[in-house]
Order: sequence, then structure tokens, then C-alpha cells
Amino acid sequence: MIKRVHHIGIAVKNLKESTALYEMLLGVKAEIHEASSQRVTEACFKLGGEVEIDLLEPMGEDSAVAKFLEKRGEGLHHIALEVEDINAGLKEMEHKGVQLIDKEGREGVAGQIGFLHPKSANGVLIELIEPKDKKGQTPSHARQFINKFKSTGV
Ligand code: CMX
Repeated sequence: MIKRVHHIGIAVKNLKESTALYEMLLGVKAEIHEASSQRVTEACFKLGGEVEIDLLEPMGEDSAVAKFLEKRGEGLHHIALEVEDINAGLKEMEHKGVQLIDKEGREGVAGQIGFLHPKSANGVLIELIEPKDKKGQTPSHARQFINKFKSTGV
């Protein structure tokens, strides 16, 4: 059900300085996005089309990343794992007894996302993501529609 590591999120205090540092370290230019739903500005490094590294600077002092920086300082914030269908992925985790932060997927910059609680994963925050740029695949809302028709025998 888990397809691959989609991205790794790193919390930083100063996005401008950290972006310059990681552009030097990784040898690629970052794309900058404002993810207001997650209350972060992020610098996204696409590495050869595979795993991405995202630097996250908080928007606002009471945001999740601001609280993280205050408690733990800069460093690994979350690991994002790609799934085919966000709601099916979250449901499967719940059936396995994993504590969820999100019961259903919500809109993120790169697709539908949902978080598992770090208490259920040895202190690591895990994000499930159903990317929106899956080429040649049916989006989950369309799959749900198709499955509904199949189940009614139409
Ligand atoms: N990784 C590991 N542990 C984390 C964590 C993280 N990213 N964030 C918080 N924690 C830990 C805290 O250190 C704390 O541990 P202790 O109880 O041992 O002290 C515990 O979780 C509770 O933390 P808190 O500061 O009291 O914060 P809350 O309980 O209010 O919230 C969490 C914690 C994980 C539920 C919340 O941060 C959350 O909902 N996160 C998901 C959304 C998110 O992080 N969005 C940011 C951007 C993501 C993106 O851009 O993709």
C-alpha cells in the first residue's frame, strides 16, 4: 500500500538562509511555495524526480512547525509516504491500531495529505500523501464514484 518515500520535511528558522545552504549541499534550485493550509512557507528540492526534500519555515507563532522549533529546534520534522488513495490509506492505518491526526485527507501543496501521530511511530511524524500529479491515474474522488457504481451493479 505504501508506494515510496515522497518527501522529507525539515523545520528551519530562516528559509532564505537554509535554502541557500541546501542549494549548495544538493546542487539543485528550490521551488518556493506558500502552504497556508499548513501554515508554512516551503522550499522544495526535487532530486532527480524521486524523493523531495522540503524545508519548512513557520507562518505564525502558534503554527505546528513554530511549536516544533520552539520545543525541539531545527531538524527532521516529518517523513511523507506516498499512497494510491489517501482515505483508504488512513483507514488501513486506523485498522492497524495507528493513532491518526487526520481521519480524512485534506488539501496540501502537492496533493491530498493526512498525518499519523508521532506517538504511533517511535516519535516520528508520518504524513501520507496522494499526489495530485499522478500521470495516467484516476483521481480518488473519481475512483470512489466508479466503485459506487460497481457496487450497485450498474
Ligand atoms: N515530530 C515528532 N514529534 C513531534 C512533532 C514532529 N513533527 N511535532 C510535535 N511532536 C511531539 C512533541 O514534541 C510532543 O512530544 P512530548 O509529548 O513528548 O513533549 C508531542 O508531539 C505533542 O506536541 P505539542 O507541541 O504539544 O503539539 P500538539 O500536540 O498540539 O501537536 C502534532 C503535535 C504532531 C499533533 C501537530 O504538530 C500536528 O497536527 N502536526 C501535523 C500537521 C503539521 O505538522 N503540519 C506542518 C507542515 C506539514 C507540511 O508542510 O507538509
